[in-house]
Amino acid sequence: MMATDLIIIKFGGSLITDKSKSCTPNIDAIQKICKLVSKLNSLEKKVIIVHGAGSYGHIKAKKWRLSEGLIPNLKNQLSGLNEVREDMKTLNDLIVSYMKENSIDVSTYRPHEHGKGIGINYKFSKLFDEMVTSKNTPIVYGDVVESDCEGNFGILSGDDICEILTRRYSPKHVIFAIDGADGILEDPKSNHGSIIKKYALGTKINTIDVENDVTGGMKLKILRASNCLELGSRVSIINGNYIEMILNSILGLDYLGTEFIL
Ligand code: IP8
Repeated sequence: MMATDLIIIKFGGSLITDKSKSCTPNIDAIQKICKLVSKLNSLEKKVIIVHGAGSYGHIKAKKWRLSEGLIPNLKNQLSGLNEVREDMKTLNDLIVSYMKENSIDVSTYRPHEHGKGIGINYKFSKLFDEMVTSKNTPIVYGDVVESDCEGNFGILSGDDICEILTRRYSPKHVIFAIDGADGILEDPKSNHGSIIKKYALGTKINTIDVENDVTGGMKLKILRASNCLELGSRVSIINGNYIEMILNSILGLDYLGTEFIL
């Protein structure tokens, strides 16, 4: 499916939540995101919203070792799994309620209810095709999903979702909206370091492991982003606190952020 003005934006969990405090949203960031989506809709862009888990997913997913699948002698692991799914639903419901307040009609796709397969092997159901062709804004998020082998499960990251959807719908632009940096940092150990404005595919860069992250942080993001570029979409990593930069990038104007290049 080819849609020239289809845009996928992944709002990172660190942006939309306070990653250090369990189940704590960042309302300010969520409100800004609503303003951005509203503006894009008024410009007749079709946006697919993908969001991460932040403190609604990673803390308990780590505690219950959910990325390792079923561990038979880990007591209460399945109730931990259900808690994470419920927490993700709570976070998504909150975002949806702010979207509605801003008159944005959204339709949610809950990965664990409609499809199967861990990480990049996740298979979306036909429901998502219907959501993409409808006039509503589709919203989907990182989740704990069943795997193809009965009774097992694992994590589907929002970054995986971006690559899977790019393969399926060939969006014009895929944007990873992050927190804490204006793009890929030249030196991630220095907080105020300069960013790489144009990241040429395959260039080796340093990344640091983030506490409480079960899906691989910046490393996974760069891998998924690189694959989206190879699939033919424009790709950017931008600080999600600066929605005007996201808008500029979509409009083809100068922006602060990292643009992926071949
Ligand atoms: O924050 C992770 O999604 P991400 C999903 O996009 C869970 O990596 C439930 C930890």
